[in-house]
Amino acid sequence: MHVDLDCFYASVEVRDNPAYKGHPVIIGANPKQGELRGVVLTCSYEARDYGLHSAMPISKAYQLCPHGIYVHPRMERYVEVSKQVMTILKEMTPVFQAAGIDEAYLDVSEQCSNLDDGRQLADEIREMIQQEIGITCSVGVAPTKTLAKIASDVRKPNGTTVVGSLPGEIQQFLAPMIITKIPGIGKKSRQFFNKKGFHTIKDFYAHELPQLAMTLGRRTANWIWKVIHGEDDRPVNEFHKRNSVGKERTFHQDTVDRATIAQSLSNLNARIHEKLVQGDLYYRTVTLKIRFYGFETHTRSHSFPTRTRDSHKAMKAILSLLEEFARNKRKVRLIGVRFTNLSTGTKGSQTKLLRFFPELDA
Ligand code: TTP
Ligand code: MG
Repeated sequence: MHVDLDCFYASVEVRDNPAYKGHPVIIGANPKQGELRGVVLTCSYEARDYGLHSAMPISKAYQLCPHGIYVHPRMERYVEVSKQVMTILKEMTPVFQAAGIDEAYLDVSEQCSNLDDGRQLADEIREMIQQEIGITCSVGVAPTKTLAKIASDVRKPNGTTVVGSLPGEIQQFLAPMIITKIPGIGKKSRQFFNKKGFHTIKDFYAHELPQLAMTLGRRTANWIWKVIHGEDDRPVNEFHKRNSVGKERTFHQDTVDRATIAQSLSNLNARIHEKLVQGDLYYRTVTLKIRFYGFETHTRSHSFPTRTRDSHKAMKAILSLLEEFARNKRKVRLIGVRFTNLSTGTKGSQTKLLRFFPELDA
């Protein structure tokens, strides 16, 4: 997943100043105070209807939209809100990578087994950020980071876009787009590609890799080829070393029924233990995650004195962690179980971890 906040600086200003809502809001210099130099940092979607966009000279913006609300940037505030958003996103998955002040990648393959799950989680994330922070974001769900980033831009503002992983689906999604939609092809390199006859991504699909390499050079051709065929395999958070195994589930309907919750935890526990046995992994710590109606999320951990892989022992620990929430009568929306402080049975250590969970490691 790629999550990108909508017109970020402007959204923060609108949230902090409700009177701005529904108006064109422009972040940058204030031409109404005679400041005619500088550029638009960003602007609200209402301002975009007048043709305004990031990097436009403020003088031109003022001509197009003289009645707009012009606001000086407050960077510290944006950094603060960005941190709050990232804290929420990090809770969704341990494989997380902030990619700038208003965007992040999340590897959610552990919690989502298919695209429907992915869409549901993406919609939940949008709702959660809107409720907790008061601004909107857009989410792309796709088989690679680059495709997810392209996808998050398609239904802005406040939209989810899902791209399937079959070659035909990727091609259908990308082919009509102009080439600058590929992150890395900007205004300057666009001219280079245009001269060689590439305007839309469809033009790239018209060539086999060797042909592309002859026209564009081997490195550029390889890169473009990987992007358009969904083969860009950069992991989310290159520096993440996997040291946990977990699963989560969201209830179709929020529930207070302890038996349902316990049964669900038991299923998760059993499924994770299958994985642990397959990978010959032991753990020392088990963590229960629980989210109540309204996104209030808690985690509780228990560490064993020595490493173990005993699912009964784990289940007992999970249930006693669950007990700590017995007095909370709110409906439960999501539960998760995670094992950390992993080690392998044989002396092989990290190499084995990588072999069993290659999809998540750098
Ligand atoms: P973006 O995510 O590129 O833009 P955005 O969030 O304003 O709008 P969108 O809904 O299209 O995502 O950039 C994030 C923030 O970075 C943006 O709010 C302001 C800042 N920024 C600049 O200061 N100068 C720029 O040229 C751009 C593009 C962004
Ligand atoms: Mg943005």
